[in-house]
Amino acid sequence: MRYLTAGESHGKAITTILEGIPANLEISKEDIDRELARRQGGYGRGGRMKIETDQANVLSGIRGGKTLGSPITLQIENRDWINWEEVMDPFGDSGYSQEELVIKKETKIKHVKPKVTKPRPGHADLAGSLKYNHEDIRNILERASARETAMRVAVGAIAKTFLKNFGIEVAGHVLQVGTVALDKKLDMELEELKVKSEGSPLRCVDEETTKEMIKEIDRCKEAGDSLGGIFEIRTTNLPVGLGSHVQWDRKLDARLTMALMSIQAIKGVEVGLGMEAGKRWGSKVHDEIFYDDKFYRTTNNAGGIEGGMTNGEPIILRAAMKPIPTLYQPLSSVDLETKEKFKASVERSDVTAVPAASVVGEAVVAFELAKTFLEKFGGDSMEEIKANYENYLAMVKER
Ligand code: EPS
Repeated sequence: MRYLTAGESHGKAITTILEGIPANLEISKEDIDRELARRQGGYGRGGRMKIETDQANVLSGIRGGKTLGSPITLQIENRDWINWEEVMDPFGDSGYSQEELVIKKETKIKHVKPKVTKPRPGHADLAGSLKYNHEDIRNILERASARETAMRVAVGAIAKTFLKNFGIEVAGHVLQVGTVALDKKLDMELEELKVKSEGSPLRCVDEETTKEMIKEIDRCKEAGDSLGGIFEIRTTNLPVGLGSHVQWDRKLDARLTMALMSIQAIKGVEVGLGMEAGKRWGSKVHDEIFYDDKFYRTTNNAGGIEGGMTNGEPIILRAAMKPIPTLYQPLSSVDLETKEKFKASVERSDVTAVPAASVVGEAVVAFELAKTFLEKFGGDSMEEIKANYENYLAMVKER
């Protein structure tokens, strides 16, 4: 299973080709669009989300509500594109320098497109412009934008639908926004976690903490600043033995952490106890093994993965998102063209996107799990995979 995304934030659309989804997976348009809507919500988002209502156009690979086994092409239109049509025109003029703009103004040429020459600290702007030898930073920021995550959520929606056929669920929730953290023990089943986080504008399972998070976001917005946070991804019903200990690039924890780390603005990822495991004595880290008709544990410090393989316990992953670097509060930077110092500022941004990032986190984890699942139980149709899966479950049960 593999996919690539293409598309710029203010271009016409974002596109993907997703290959490797088996035939006869039942899927509806709502299954995909519902996930897209979840990503667009969340307290602390900026003006752009009022413009976009993401929907996936299916251009290939699905017929009559079932996958064909052929590549699935998805496209999500950028509604904002109509406001950027000229700037983003593939065959129009590229951006003008300040000097050229003065000449254009004098000759009364309309619709001038200034180059973006002021790199914003924390963005891909400076490194990308130097690396790709672009004078207009727009050529970098358009693709570096987290708008691309819309497509990852659409792909994740298909992966989630696939996993559901085997009773496997993936759910995310927000643990922390800025300094406001959920300080209660999370003692609930995945279903309850899903319902509670879904009911919160911050995707936080606790009402009181949600209120505090909202206050923090309002304070931050007032000050023209931005906020990061931490979200957690949990799973249920995973079989033992996904991933492998035998090779570095088959270790499931490595693959899942890469998937999470690839989300824009993620700076840290933990599995189970994570960093805390480095501080404790071994006896306070490892999950003891018991047996009563089947193997089980009473703790899950490993976060469901041992030796790069699922151990049958729920997977627990956490990811830290840095504050969005597009600040209303200006930070020092240097103009690419003039080399003059300036204070970077913007007109439109989100204050925080941690709730949205938790939905993207679910999607990328679901994709990686579906991929690993197919590597183990692979077949070309859902029927074949189900037979393989049942056979394996029966084999494990006999042990
Ligand atoms: C983003 C900047 C903002 C966000 C955008 C990601 O967009 P704009 O520059 O158009 O205001 O709203 O997020 C999305 C468009 C999205 O769909 O999540 C950025 O620079 O990463």
